[in-house]
Amino acid sequence: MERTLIIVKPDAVQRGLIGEIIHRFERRGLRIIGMKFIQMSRELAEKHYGVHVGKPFYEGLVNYIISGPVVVMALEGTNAITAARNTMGATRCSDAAAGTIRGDFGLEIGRNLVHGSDSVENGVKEVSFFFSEDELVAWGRDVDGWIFE
Ligand code: IDP
Ligand code: MG
Repeated sequence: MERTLIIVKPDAVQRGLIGEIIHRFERRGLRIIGMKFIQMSRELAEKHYGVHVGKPFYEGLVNYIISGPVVVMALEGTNAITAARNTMGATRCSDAAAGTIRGDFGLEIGRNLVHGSDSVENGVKEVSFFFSEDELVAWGRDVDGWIFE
């Protein structure tokens, strides 16, 4: 089982796309183990995006992610990292395939609606930035055997 941190970014929240975005991950078969609606602090945003410090878009990125409330979700599943990123689509929305979240709802890289962890290691790390262990729910679904082989 892999874990990924998904963020429904401020543009998606403002545009009323929370349900649409959660629906896509839910239908994919990923199991929700944590979810909350928060206003991210600058401190948490800088920690989350620490890998991008020094890049030209860093300041804008931090300001964007704290510009309004977000939904953060911890999802679990087999191949969760790759599956979630394929459901999101390419970072640059204009290059994202139709049928993906970014390809269906976005035009620009700096308003790309959704975050998803990019590796198994970062999935574990990012989930721990946003959720304490007691905020994560260990549970099984009756359908798990039809989704996880
Ligand atoms: P990812 O979100 O697809 O993993 P990353 O390369 O990790 O993409 O970049 C993190 C976020 O930084 C992107 O989702 C996007 O919001 C923003 N970003 C990346 N590159 C640019 C850029 O060139 N201009 C503006 N924003 C960017
Ligand atoms: Mg990334």
